[in-house]
Amino acid sequence: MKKFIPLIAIAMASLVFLVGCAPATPPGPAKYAIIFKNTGNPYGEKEMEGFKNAVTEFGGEAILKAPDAPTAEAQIAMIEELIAQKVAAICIVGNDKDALEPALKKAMAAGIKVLSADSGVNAASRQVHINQADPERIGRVEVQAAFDMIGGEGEIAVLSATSQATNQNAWIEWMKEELKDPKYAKVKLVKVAYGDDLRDKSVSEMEGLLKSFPNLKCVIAPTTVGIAAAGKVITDKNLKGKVHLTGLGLPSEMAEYIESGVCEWMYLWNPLDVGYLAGFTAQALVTGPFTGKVGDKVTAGKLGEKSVIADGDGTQIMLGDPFKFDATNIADWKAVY
Ligand code: RAM
Repeated sequence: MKKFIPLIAIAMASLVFLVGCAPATPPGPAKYAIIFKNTGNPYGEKEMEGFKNAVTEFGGEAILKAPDAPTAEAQIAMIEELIAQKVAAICIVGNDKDALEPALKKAMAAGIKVLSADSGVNAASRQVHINQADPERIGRVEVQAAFDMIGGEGEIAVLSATSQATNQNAWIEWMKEELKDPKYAKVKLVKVAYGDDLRDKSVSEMEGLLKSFPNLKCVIAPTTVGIAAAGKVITDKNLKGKVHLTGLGLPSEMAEYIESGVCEWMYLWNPLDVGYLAGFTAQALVTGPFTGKVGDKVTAGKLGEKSVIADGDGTQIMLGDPFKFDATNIADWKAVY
């Protein structure tokens, strides 16, 4: 009997040790959350769907969230909820570059893996960013499109999302860089307007641009919500051919305007793939040894292997190149996303 006592003691001590060290994760499959900018955006729904597809594929539980309004405050409240829920990872599509930092740092301190996708947050607020395409290419290509549409001369305006949106702001900076080329001497950027990725506000901002700048020749809308709203306004006001339109659009929302010629061409990437890549990257962060440092690789299901590269002070994974949609291919894509 005597020799069993130490064994029991060891077993009990091990149990105490194991319980003490057990990660504070709830039972069941690990929870992977994505927070998009706001509700009511079909692009965002596709991005979240892609994220969910990845999480379902590797056997996790997906949590899809988006606030009603595209604000940092609303996203902070959601991050707090997810910390309390002890999720394994949070993927944030940021409404602000810096404002989410304390909340996201709190999540990381609680052992939650944090990444951003689509609209990034600053490098201190996340471990890696999933970038849809090179911001420089996106910005420059849209200005080049406007230039070609207006014959190299005239007033142009930008109809963006919110004034704080990291992704749109980065693209607009590159648009301004492109406009410094002497070839644009006769092109004037008259205004950057903000429709906040809300349909009605984007419509009224577009109407405001037309009113304030009667000689406006082209609107660049680097947001799927903005470009669809602008397409509607140009159509309703019978301005096709007088005011051109390009930017970043969702084929399913823009097909009618591309087919009618209101928007001759536009660009985008596959939002399903952005979310899907983010899902697999979140899993890699959770299971390790991937930490999101330069050179790390993630095997992202059907997308194959993707590598982490530098991104200023932080790191990123690049999905690919922006894709051009026009009358020749829009029919193939409008049912996909
Ligand atoms: C809107 C959102 C999103 C952006 C696209 C192009 O749907 O602002 O973040 O990537 O447009």
